[in-house]
This record gives sequence, C-alpha cells and structure tokens, in this order.
Amino acid sequence: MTELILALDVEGREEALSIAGQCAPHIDAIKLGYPLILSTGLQIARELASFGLPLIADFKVADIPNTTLLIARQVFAHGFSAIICHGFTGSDSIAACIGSAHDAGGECYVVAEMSHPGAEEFYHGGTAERIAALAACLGADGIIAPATRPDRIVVLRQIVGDLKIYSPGVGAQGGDAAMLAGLVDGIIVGRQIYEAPDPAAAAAQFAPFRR
Ligand code: NUP
Repeated sequence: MTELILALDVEGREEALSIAGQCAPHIDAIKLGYPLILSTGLQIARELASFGLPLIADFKVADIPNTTLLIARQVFAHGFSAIICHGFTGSDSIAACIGSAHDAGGECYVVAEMSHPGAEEFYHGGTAERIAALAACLGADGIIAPATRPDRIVVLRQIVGDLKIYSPGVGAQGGDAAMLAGLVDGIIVGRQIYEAPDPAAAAAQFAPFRR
C-alpha cells in the first residue's frame, strides 16, 4: 500500500488543526516541519496527536551526532513517531539519529535525494546512491526520494531493497502520483491538499493510490 502523508506546512494553530481534522479520514500520517513548528511550537504535536495519526518530524536534521541526539530527544518527547534527517552529514550523525529514534520506539528516515531542481547540483553523480546505501546499512527505516524524478526512485529502490521510500514532490512541484504507484511506500503531499478550497476532497482524490 502507498501511504498518503500530509505535509502540514501552514503557519497557524487553528488552520493546522482544522485542515488536519478535515483530512484525517483520508490520510495515513501527518508531516510537520519548520513552518508550523516555528509558528506554534513543538506542543502542536500534542494537539495533532488527537487525530490518531502518526506524526513525522521533518526537521531534516543535519548536525553533529550529539546535537542530532538532543534534537531527536525533543522530537520523540513530544509524541512524534518518526524523524527525518539529512544523509550528507555522514554515518556518525545518521547513526545518532537512527539510534535515538529507535531508543524512543520511533522511526528515522534519511533524505537520500531532494525533490527540487537545485538538488541535482549535489545529489547527482553518486551522492544520493551513497547516502541511500549508508541509510540501509545503518538500519534506517526508510529514505526520502524525489517524486519529481521517478527514474531516480527506481535507481534508489535497487539500493535500499525493502526499506521504505517516502516521496515528496507530488502536485505543486510537478510530481505525478500515478507515476509512483508500486515504486514508493508513501507519497508526501502538501500544497495540493492544504491550499485546496476543500482539503478533504483534495486528499480523497489520492484514494486510488492508497490501495
Ligand atoms: O526533497 C524533499 N522535498 C520536499 O518537498 C524533502 C522534503 N522533506 N520535502 C518536503 O515535502 C517539503 O519541505 C514540504 O514539506 C513537502 C512537500 O510539500 P509540497 O511541495 O507538496 O507543498
């Protein structure tokens, strides 16, 4: 099954709770990142937890192992079930994030390749492949790979095997969910849902891919 993960990048508590509430029956998880958490505080996670969905902290942690561990500790103390870290920091920082996630009973996803056009400047030429291999070797629960480049997902899938692949870039960034069916374990969708006049209906349109 392909999960539908809502990227809740709105900047206000009321709007976030309203959209999450409307979309909850149609989604499998909620991803929170800097826009919402910087505007409302980490405690928004406690309120969103009432919808009964897994919460993913998209901090794209990119720091030394000790700071990574401290960040992960805060994330999991606030009820998140997963954290996203960058992979270019190297094996010790990735291992710190995976270790603290697992100690807390949570999951860690490693960004192998980003979805925006500029990502090609550094990730192509072998870097994404190396990060994906490292994530698999270190015991990550999955990688983040671009919905905007399904061909790259095919390449990265060969490296990570059964590891989960969560894929942002559907909709506003041009990625097409239909192209990803069978390739990824989850699609991450933000603006196409939360900017829609009817977010629940926009989320419900992805129902065929969740089967
Ligand atoms: O490579 C990445 N691309 C990406 O868009 C890694 C991410 N974590 N994201 C996030 O996915 C991004 O920060 C946003 O929260 C979401 C995509 O949102 P949208 O383009 O669907 O609005």
